[in-house]
Amino acid sequence: MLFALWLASLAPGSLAASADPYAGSSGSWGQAYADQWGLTAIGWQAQVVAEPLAEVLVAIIDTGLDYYHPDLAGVRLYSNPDDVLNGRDDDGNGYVDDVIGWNFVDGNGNPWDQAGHGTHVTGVIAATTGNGRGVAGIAPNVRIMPLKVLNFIGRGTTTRVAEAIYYAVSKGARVINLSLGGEAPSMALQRAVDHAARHQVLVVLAAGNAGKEMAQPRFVDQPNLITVGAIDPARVRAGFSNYGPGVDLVAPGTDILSLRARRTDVSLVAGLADYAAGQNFVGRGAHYYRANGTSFAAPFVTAAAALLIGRDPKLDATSVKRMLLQSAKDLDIPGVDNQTGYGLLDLPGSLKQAPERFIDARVTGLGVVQRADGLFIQVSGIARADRFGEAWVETGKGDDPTNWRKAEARLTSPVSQGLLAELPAGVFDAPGRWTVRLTVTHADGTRREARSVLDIE
Ligand SMILES: [Ca+2]
Ligand SMILES: [Ca+2]
Ligand SMILES: [Ca+2]
Repeated sequence: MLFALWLASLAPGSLAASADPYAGSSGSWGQAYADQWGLTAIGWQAQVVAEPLAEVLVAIIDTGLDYYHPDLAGVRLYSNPDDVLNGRDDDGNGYVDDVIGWNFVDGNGNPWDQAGHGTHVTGVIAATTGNGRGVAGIAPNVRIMPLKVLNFIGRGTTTRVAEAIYYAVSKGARVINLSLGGEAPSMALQRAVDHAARHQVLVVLAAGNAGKEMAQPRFVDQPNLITVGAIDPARVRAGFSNYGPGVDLVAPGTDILSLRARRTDVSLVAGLADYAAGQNFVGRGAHYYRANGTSFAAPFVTAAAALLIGRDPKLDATSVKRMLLQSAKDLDIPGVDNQTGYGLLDLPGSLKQAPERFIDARVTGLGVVQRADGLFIQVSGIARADRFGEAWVETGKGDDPTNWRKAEARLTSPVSQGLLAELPAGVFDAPGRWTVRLTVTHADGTRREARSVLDIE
C-alpha cells in the first residue's frame, strides 16, 4: 500500500512552487560541481517531498538558530503548548518560558545562534523549499526545536547536551540531530542516549572530523543511534571524516551549502587553518555559507529520517535506522566496509525499504591469537537478518580478489556482535594485502557482504 503510494509520488509532476536557485545551479564559487551537490548525491528531488507528509518534530542540539533567516521564512518552529511567555514555568519542567526551545548556555528561552553552526545544520534539513530563493531544504515536513548547548565559539559541556536530550525526549521529538564532537562521552551523556533509545527517539550523530578510525561508536550502540561519516563530491570518504566499524553510513559533508546565521562565520570561529574571514560566504547579502564536516553530513540523515517518519508516523526509531542503513548505496570496496559503512544515504531507496526487513553484515575486528594448536586470525563482527539464512567467511589475496577460500566453519545462527570465524594463520600464505569477506544470507536467498582488509608481513 505504502509502496504503491510512493511509486505514484515519484511520477514527474509540475512544481507549483518556484524553484530554489542554488538547488539548480553549479559553480557559484568556482567549483566544478553543483552548488547543492548533496541533494543529487542522496537522490533528493522536489517531487520526492511533494506528497503530503505528517509533521515531524526534530530537535537540533547545537549552537542555536537564526530563526529570522530569510530562507527559514517557511519553517515551523517548536511551540510549547504548556508554557507561555509570562515569566513563569507553567509546565513545571524547570525551564521558565521555554516557548520555542531552550538556551542551555544562558538558561533562557532564546536559543539564538551566535556561532552559525546550528543554523547551517538546520538549513540542510529545513531551509524553505520552493520559495524561489536560496537553497532547498530536504524535509519540508519538519518542525524544528532549537536547543542551544554551544556558545558563541561553539563550546559546551556534555552535561548540557545530556539535559537537552532529556528535554527533547520529554517534548516529543522524534529525531535528535547531534552534530557535535570532540569530547569524550560521559556517563551522563550515555544515560541520556539510552533514555532516548527507551523512548524510541532516533539520535543522529556526526562521526567526527579527526580523520581517525572509530573501532566502535562514541556511545554504546543502540538500535536508535546512527553515526554518520562524510563523503566529498567524488563520492569518496572525506579525509577529515572519522571511519571504521563505529560509522554506520555516509552522507555529503564537503563544501555543503546552507544558511549563514547573521553576523557569524563558523569556519573562522572553528579556527580552520588558512581560512580568511568571509571566505565561505555565498550570495548577495552573505545569507548563505558553505562548510565542511561530518556535522553537515548528519543532518542529511536526520532529514531523511524525518521524511520516513512523516510518511509513516508509526515507524519506531529501530525501523527508521534499519530502513536508512539497509537501503544505503554501496560505496568504496564492495559490501559494508571500513571507509563508508553501509554506504551512501539513498533517500528514494530508504522510502521503498520494508521496515522489518534487514541483513546486517559487518566485520568489526581482525585479531591474532596464539593458541596451543597454532596461530589464528579471529574475525569478529555482525551477521544477522530478520530471517537469517547462513553466513560464512572467506579470504582472498589482494584488494579485490578473484579467488576466495572459504573458512571451514559456516555460521548457521546469527551473531549480533561476536566471533564469526577463526582462520588458521596459514591461510594467509603470502605477504601483502589480503581481503576478508563475510557473506550473510537471508532466508529468501538474498545476501549482503562485508569486507575488511589486512596486511600480512
Ligand atoms: Ca517550562
Ligand atoms: Ca529556499
Ligand atoms: Ca562498500
